[in-house]
Amino acid sequence: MANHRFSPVSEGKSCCGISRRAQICLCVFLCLLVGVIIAVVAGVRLWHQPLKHREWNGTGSTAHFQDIFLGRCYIYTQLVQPEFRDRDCKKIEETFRNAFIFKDPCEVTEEDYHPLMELTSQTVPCDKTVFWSRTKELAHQYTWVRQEMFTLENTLLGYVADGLTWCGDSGSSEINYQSCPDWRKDCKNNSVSVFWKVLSKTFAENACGMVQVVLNGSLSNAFSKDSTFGSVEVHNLHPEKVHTLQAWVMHDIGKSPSDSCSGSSIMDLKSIMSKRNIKFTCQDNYRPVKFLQCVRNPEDSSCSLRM
Ligand SMILES: *[C@@H]1O[C@H](CO)[C@@H](O)[C@H](O)[C@H]1NC(C)=O
Ligand SMILES: *[C@@H]1O[C@H](CO)[C@@H](O)[C@H](O)[C@H]1NC(C)=O
Ligand SMILES: CC(=O)N[C@H]1CO[C@H](CO)[C@@H](O)[C@@H]1O
Repeated sequence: MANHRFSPVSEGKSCCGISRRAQICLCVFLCLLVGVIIAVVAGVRLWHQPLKHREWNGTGSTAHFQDIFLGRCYIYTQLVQPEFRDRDCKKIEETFRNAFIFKDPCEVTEEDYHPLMELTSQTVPCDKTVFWSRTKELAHQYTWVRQEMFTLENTLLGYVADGLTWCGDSGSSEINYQSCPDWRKDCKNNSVSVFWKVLSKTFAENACGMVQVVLNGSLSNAFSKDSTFGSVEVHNLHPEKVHTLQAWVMHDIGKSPSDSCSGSSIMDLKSIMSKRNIKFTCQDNYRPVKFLQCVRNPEDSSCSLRM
């Protein structure tokens, strides 16, 4: 029995000539090594897996959001308005991103965008501001021809963000490309709508002289208190700077007009302006804008030269 205990085999002399203690050490070492490798591989895998973002009912951030933002910023500052060529687009993009990343996109506040507004301040010359409400394309065609005039989308930030969607996620530095809050279904104050609200507000506050608005007379209410123009811009014009608001109510060619300068929605606008101490004038189918509509509809009887 005793012999057996101290037999060479149980003493641990293995075939390879290593002691039992060394065998145990080697075994523990190998186990640890395998464990570490597994942990590292799993960690790397997790790191590379896209984070699961919260799901919203709206479409996700525009693909290539950052590239589009940067590209448009360079186009604007180098080509569209070269007097801005010294602006730092990388810094602007970073400041923009910092306004909404790491945040629940339904909890973004106006203050979040203030650093961006300060960084990109831009003055539009007096008499050159053009607002629009449900006439976006036509208003842009007008300022495209009249290059000295500015809609919101002719300013740097408006130009850069036009038509894009973006949102972040609380607890993640990533942009959420899967889904973003829907204005109706999820929340009214989301990363995109708050941005446009702040930007529209700033644009209106900076306006001076005579300002214009292009309104849609093919809708039952050419002026709507719920629009950005009716809920934000109108209330942020400064009467000490803006002496007159001029409205152009445009009718779609080929449709029967639904509203006009004598309609009740324009009367509402007129009364808001009079309370705000800003003169109001209105013109149906303002000719320079009508000409643009006629470029598309040259055969229409309302486009004859005697129009
Ligand atoms: C007026 O609104 C209608 C309906 O949304 C739209 O189809 C039309 O293009 C708008 N007109 C202008 C001049 O933008
Ligand atoms: C959105 O934010 C504004 C403040 O900017 C607040 O007055 C309003 O109640 C908010 N709306 C909703 C639906 O949370
Ligand atoms: C109004 C609406 O469609 N809400 C839906 C938004 O998405 C969540 C899930 O992602 C649904 O549970 C809601 O019904």
